[in-house]
Amino acid sequence: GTLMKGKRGVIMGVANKHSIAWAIASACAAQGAELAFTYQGEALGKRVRPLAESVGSELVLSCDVSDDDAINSTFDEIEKVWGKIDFVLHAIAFADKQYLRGRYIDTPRDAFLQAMDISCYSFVSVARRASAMMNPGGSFLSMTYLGAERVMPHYNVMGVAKAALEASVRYMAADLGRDDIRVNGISAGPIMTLAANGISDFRYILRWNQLNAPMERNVTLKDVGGSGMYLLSDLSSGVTGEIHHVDCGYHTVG
Ligand code: 0WD
Repeated sequence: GTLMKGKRGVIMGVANKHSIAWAIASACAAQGAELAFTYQGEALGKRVRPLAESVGSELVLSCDVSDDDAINSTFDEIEKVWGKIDFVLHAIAFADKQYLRGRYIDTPRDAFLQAMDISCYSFVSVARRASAMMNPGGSFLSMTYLGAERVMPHYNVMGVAKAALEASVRYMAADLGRDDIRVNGISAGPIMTLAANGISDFRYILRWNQLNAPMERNVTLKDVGGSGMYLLSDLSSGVTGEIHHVDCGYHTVG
């Protein structure tokens, strides 16, 4: 396909080939987009580099999004090479595994702030820096989960961080709309990834969703890849401030 030909985008949050970020990146590359990748730490860099090369990407940069200086210097480097960009995917979240179980009320302040910092504020910081080098028609996308809207077992502090992320999507859509830049989120159904492994009973959640979703199955990386490509491309040119559920309909039941 050629739906994203001539577009340049930054993909943040690939950990390995099972990452949601990789699924969306592949879908964009298949439509002709040119991609840059950022990763956290050299251990992940070793996994990301071959994936990036497989879609012809030469811009592969380390960026810990808990650090504004790292965010700014990463986008400075991309600006030096590309000048302008057209889209950014933020597929990053973190909470101490220890608090993705038990009672939410027991979350200590530092774990709460870290989850908020990496899972919500980093998108704000990225969008501020990246929007300054974004072409009109540009698009930002982040990833969220139903635990933002409803109590889901064990999601706890991450649910609260995702609620803040979803509100941020709406406020940033309002901020950037006049520049013809859109901001959206995908609320994905459960997928077994590295990050999902940290949530206790995740296999049970997968099974529950499969049994109860209208489509009687779980979403695949391909499902999320296609919807992500749509929101990052001009196909969704009139869509902003939206949280789009890609969950085989699970959010409509129960
Ligand atoms: O079921 C799922 N897997 C769902 C995931 C359902 C709905 C939403 N999501 C969200 C996640 O909350 C996250 O926002 O999708 C996004 C991507 O998550 P993923 O694809 O499930 O997980 P993974 O492949 O692990 O990628 C997330 C990556 C991190 O991997 P690990 O597992 O090492 O934490 O986020 C990155 C890191 O690569 N990351 C960071 N990147 C830069 N700076 C940082 C950081 N400080 N912290 C985490």
